[in-house]
Amino acid sequence: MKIGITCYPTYGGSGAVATELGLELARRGHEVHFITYDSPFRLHGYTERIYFHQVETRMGRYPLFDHFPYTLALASKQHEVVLSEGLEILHVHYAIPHATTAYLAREMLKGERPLRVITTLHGTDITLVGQESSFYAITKFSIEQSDEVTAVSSSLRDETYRAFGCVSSDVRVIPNFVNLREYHPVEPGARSSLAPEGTRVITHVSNFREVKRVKDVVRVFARIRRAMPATLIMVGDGPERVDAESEARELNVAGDVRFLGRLDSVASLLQASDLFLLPSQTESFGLAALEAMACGSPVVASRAGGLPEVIDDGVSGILEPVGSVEAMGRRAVELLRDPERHAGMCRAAIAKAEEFSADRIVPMYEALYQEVLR
Ligand code: GMT
Repeated sequence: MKIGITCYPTYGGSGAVATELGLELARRGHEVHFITYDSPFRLHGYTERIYFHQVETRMGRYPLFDHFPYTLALASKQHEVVLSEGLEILHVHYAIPHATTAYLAREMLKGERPLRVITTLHGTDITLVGQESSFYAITKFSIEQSDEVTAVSSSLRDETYRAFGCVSSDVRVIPNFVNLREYHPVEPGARSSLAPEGTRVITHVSNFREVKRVKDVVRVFARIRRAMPATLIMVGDGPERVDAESEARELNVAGDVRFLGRLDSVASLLQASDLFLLPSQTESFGLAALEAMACGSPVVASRAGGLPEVIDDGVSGILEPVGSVEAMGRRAVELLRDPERHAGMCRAAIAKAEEFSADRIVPMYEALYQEVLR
């Protein structure tokens, strides 16, 4: 099949999932064309059957535009690439504005070439941004106009129906997946030397947005640190980083917290991790948690959104209500003090992650493509 994929190319779960999907599809013999404003961050070098088409984000001085109309440029590029490359499917990730531009591209192609539009809902496009008054009506309309709609968890599907109605759409759940060739556990001896022997390695990876509650990450860590030698590795960047840094200073743990900034590849860090923290306000799925689990790290997370679909409390990780830093910290310490239970939870996390392997999930997308083309 010839498939166009539009996503945000920047650091973030939806771009990561879209890119991993494109790579898996290409590996399975499909031709994949990424249409976005920059090369997606998980796309490295040349891959057979993968193409990238760049969308303009600015133009020569034109006094009328204070803001470049990216949405129109994207719709035009999608239309152009569908025609020039003979695409059959446009699979867009994150509804805003991608479902809308795909709708426009399909309208522009009417009578010229059939195009099927699939929208995958990822999270804040439904739970936060899409519900803002400026975007609500267009988000609902664009979802309803898609030929097929998928959501990355049952929780997100239910929230789509609750918040938007969308009764004419059959929102299917196709969960996120993990590439087990890259994210896998290593022998304890092969772990990178992130911290001295006997020091626990705790990790967090995110875009440091408000919804991630990164100050809670530091607060939970401070409770662990009080109980044992530990180091916190913070990967990513975003608006809340400064607050997280000052929280670490206030709680007197700054010397044990390392902010590494954005990294393209985190598997080796996750493989060295004893525990991963994700105390988000909401999380439609929690791809970062899944990748940590695949590397053998149990996750301490909020019992929110789709996280309970990924983590079984007390078995493959720990779930506590949003903001319960005391309980998260206490249970993390109990777990880390009990090597046998910790090892069991690591094994359970790996087994759970295998349920979400690319080999199991990507065929669901292929089946959907075949169905929509029928
Ligand atoms: O909403 C964000 O924080 C970013 C967003 C994205 O689109 O990059 O992440 C969402 O999509 C991921 C991939 O499907 C999910 O794993 C995340 O849970 C989800 N984030 C939230 O729901 C907060």
